[in-house]
Amino acid sequence: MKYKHAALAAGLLAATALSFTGAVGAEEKPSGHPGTPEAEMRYKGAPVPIKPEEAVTVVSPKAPPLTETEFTRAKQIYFERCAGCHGVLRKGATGKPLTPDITLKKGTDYLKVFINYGSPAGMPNWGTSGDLTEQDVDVMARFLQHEPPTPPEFGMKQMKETWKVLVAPDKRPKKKMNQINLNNLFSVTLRDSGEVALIDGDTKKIVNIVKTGYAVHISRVSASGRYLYVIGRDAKINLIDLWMEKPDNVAEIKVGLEARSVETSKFKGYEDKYAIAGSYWPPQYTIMKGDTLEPLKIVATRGMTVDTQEYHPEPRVASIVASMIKPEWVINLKETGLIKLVDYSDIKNLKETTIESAKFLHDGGWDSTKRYFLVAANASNKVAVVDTKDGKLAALVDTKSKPHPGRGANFNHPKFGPVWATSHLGADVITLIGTDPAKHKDQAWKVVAELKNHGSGSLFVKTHPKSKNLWADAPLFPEKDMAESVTVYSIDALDKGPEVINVAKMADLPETKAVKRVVQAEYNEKGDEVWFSIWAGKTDPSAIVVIDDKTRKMKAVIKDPKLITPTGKFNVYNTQHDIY
Ligand code: DHE
Repeated sequence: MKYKHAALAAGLLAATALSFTGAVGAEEKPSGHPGTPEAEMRYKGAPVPIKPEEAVTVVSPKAPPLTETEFTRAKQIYFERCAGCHGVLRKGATGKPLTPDITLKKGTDYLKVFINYGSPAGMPNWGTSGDLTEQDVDVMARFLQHEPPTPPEFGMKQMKETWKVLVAPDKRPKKKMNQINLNNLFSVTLRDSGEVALIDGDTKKIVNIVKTGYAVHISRVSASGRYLYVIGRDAKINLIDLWMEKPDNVAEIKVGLEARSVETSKFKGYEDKYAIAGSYWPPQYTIMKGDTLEPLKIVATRGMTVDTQEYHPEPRVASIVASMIKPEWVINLKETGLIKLVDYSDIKNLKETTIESAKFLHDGGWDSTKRYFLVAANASNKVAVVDTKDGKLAALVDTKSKPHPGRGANFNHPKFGPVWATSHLGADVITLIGTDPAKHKDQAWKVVAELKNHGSGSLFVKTHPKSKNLWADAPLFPEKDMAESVTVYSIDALDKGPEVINVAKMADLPETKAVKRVVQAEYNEKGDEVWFSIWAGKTDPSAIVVIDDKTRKMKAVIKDPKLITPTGKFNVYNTQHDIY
């Protein structure tokens, strides 16, 4: 392995951070913000799909003036480049708050320097990097001293206007009309084309490419396995009926202006009955009819933060999971650090249990018993554990910098019993947390081991109950060879150390300037193949590499000009049953 040391890696981050516009780009250039790799900044600060004209401008008398054209330009820059970290309302998220009570005191000259040169805390050097012109920097410095423009709310009326049932439930097939082994179908996010590719896991052939929302994000599967829900960053949800001869859209809706999460009702008796989506803007979640996406109820998430108990106007809804032991969803609110257990057995008299955890909740998954949900509070360097049976916080576990599990990975540790794993954005380790308070009490909710990952900048870990391997990626590591590689451990011989495999090379794609970031392991239904995406630039050829899990050798490479920026992959059976 090339980098044995976190310190070495950190030095490297400072020296050779990457720059990419939009999704992933290519050229290496010096980082203007030592300590935070630029790839990670771009990852966190992806454009917010709110149009400048949608946000109402508020002119503050004490702030330096801007013309109408300058305001429009500033709003556009802000939503494209700043809102991902500082929040739409500039109240602060992973980036610092930028409200006029703070910015007016700093003044135009100070703000210009800050925007120009960035900061070691992670603010990009927008000016000196050439991303913003001198004029743009000046406009932004003045703009930030005015009240933040507010995008519109998005209530029932707006949702209904976007809601379309393309094929009514009574016009849909009464039984499966195709020959596809649906359990082994994969829904693959084609991030930059706003589509998903449905790929037959047995034949490795594309079954259909379905148009979805902008910068499409994740797919989830209904309890029966029939319906696939896909959400775009523009908060558009597509409902795909997998029973059709050629699986395709049967309904769509927009639940806001920006969103990341969608889930379905999985408890016995409620299979396929409801869908739920969480929005970043407006901060709310929406409960819909499972088979039509008809919006039924919208619940705002605005409220007080867990630590200082201050009002936050924009707590974004991060991950949502459905319990299998109760008619309940676990909903994670990023900026307030609150976890809501929402009982959907009576949505007219909705019961919410509010659990205090830690700020910046993001992604997470179940333990192997599916009683405990583990969620990363990433910028707080913690993992929160919710006991969904008792409806309580079981623990807050301290971890290394910025845990990022995806849904995590569950396996039986030879020494410590059942553990759940997460890798990290900010550290080159894979953290193992004990998850069995009944038989391994001393280890439960403790970090029992930290395995070396080949880099920081990791987003996802994965294993499968039938596999003996634990895989971790590092797509945001600022060194090409590492971003294109994965780490794999033998679960039964963790002490032996990992194998580091360059997966991008297996794809045998033409050399381009773009780094071929290897992202997100996903198993097939049987658990004997693991699939990785090659995430390069929008115009670069791409692929999905299928590895034989036992031999760790390349088994197939799926290439097609239509596979544009593949990222997340969701195997129907594993997603339906929360197997990871
Ligand atoms: Fe994701 C899951 C938010 C950027 C690929 N991402 C999630 C979840 C959230 C989230 C809240 C959990 C959903 C759930 O379980 O209900 N993601 C965000 C962001 O806010 C962020 C940081 C920046 C942004 O502006 O969107 C972001 N995410 C990315 C990417 O750039 C990734 C790597 C590539 C892409 O396709 O956009 C990406 N996110 C994913 C994937 C999952 C995900 C593949 C699901 C993992 C899983 O195994 O379930």
